[in-house]
Amino acid sequence: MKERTSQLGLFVFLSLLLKSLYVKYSIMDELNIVGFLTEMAFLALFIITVSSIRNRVSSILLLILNFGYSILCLTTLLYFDYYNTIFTYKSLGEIDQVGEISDSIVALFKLQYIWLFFDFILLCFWPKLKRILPFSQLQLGPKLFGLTIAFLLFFTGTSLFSSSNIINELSKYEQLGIMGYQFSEAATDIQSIFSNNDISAETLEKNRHSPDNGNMRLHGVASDKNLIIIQLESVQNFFINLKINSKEVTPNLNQLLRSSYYFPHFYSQVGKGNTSDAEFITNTSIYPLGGVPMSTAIEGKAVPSLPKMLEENGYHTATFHANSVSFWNRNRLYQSLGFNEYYDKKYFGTHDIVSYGVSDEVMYKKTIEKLADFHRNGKKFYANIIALSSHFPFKLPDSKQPYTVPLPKEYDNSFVGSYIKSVSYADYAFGKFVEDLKRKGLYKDSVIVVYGDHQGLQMKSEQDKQLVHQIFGRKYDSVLDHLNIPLIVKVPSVEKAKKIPTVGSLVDIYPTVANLLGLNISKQIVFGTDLLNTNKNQIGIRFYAPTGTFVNQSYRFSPGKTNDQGEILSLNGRKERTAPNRAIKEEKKIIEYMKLSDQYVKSLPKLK
Ligand code: GP9
Ligand code: MN
Repeated sequence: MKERTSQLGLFVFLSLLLKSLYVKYSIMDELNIVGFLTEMAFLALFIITVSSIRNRVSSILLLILNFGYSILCLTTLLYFDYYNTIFTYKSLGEIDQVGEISDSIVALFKLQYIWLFFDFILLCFWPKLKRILPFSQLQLGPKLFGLTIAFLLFFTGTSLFSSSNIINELSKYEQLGIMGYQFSEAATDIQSIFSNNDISAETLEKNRHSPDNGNMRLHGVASDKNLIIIQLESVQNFFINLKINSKEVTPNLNQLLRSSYYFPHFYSQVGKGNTSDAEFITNTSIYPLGGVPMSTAIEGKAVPSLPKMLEENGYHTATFHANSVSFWNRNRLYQSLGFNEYYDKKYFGTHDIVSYGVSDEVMYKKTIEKLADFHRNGKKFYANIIALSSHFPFKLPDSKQPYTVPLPKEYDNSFVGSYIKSVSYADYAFGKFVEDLKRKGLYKDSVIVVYGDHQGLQMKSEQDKQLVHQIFGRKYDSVLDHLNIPLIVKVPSVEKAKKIPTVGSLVDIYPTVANLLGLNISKQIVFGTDLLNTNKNQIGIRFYAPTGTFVNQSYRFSPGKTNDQGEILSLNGRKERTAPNRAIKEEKKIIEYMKLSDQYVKSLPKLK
């Protein structure tokens, strides 16, 4: 019995090692020898321990381990394809959403991933296979077993310890492998339970990396106006003023731009919670934690927020999204943010579905009915509208095609083409909404803020790569292009278009809007900066880019494999070079700043 399980153990060990190497090579494009040995050590530790059990349970456990690890490999690949970062066990918290996002999973699946399960076919013939496999007598005596386990524990423990301060998630995974990465994440989580979380406004001010200039320019120019914040699904900044075959892709956004402030250097910072993280950041000016959706992280907590601040100033606050409110745990999120009411699938219904809910056209139509009601009742309002139709995998129904920009033949059957069509439709529906706002007399009485929640572009094929090259005319950057979303702020009294070069990100929306509406937020902890009162901003990004990534007025910084390395890419001219020391120092400051934000999240009080 013992020999049999040892042989099976060896088979499982080799097959899992092969899978780990495949995943690592797919993600990192190279293999690093120390990382390879560490990965081997973690696998060996588990497999030798399980193999040593002296009965049938050992074989069953080995098969379960093999299956579980293969699923982990597949999940890691799919997760990386979508999020550009490493999967952690923390994402298991959203497992209940797998059914709803099955379209996205199918779109990410590549046929070659099936081989990760091919060894199970071989295992069906195990009785025959084991006769031809070597090492049928493989046994570890008690001493050798003890020594091996002690050595493996020492080796894996040392690796975990020595990589505990690596900031860049990809480098950490390269050093530790899939399993080691999970242990390292767990250790960080346990550590953070015991850390002190209280932060004061003074500490924040001392660490603030981009204070506003204190001028309070435009303070209160829109006081007493309604606030309409529209979050557009997956809309990147390159759409603005983009023409294909001389046709504008987003004519309605471009039209709004002509009488608005427009921030072309604006970036998304969402973490795991995607759309809902963007909602959270916009309404709180707090950085997302990254690996956990903020709606989960703050569940049951009271968060100082834009809707609460507006309510104190006499506004009625409501949020509108066509999917069910339980998706992303939004019911809890809205409770924590303190919206007076929310409208979800129950209100919008199921007629004319695109993606997870009614089309943007229907959503805007039904939203405006409510806004008109608020207005009729003499209420100043804040409406947070979360559009949805341009959602990955961008399968726009045929019935909506006539409303989209015509594309030349070379876009046929491409991912890029579908993405452009979806955004073009979202723009069409948005245009109708603006017309309705004007018709109902709400346009001139409202500050209108429009931005994209996060990136949407993916290059799935050579055809996609060529199309992207055609659109950009230069190398596409994973931060400066990919995470670049538009921010447009329309203020009723301002008719002249203004393109503002200040760098900004989602955390900056709340302080910027507060200034325009004349709200006093000096007593609130906000991590962003009023973009109309600074011209020197810098923003930290994590999750879709490794922690440590930041953008300032001159360049984008990307962390290297060790904590004192990195590279920068200039905003103008797109020149790449090794990061100077001052950029590394800035990186450390920004990481500390984001940690303050994380501490603040943990210190938030319970909901009453
Ligand atoms: C569904 C929508 C999903 O309600 O929020 O968008 P995502 O978070 O996947 O971008
Ligand atoms: Mn989204």
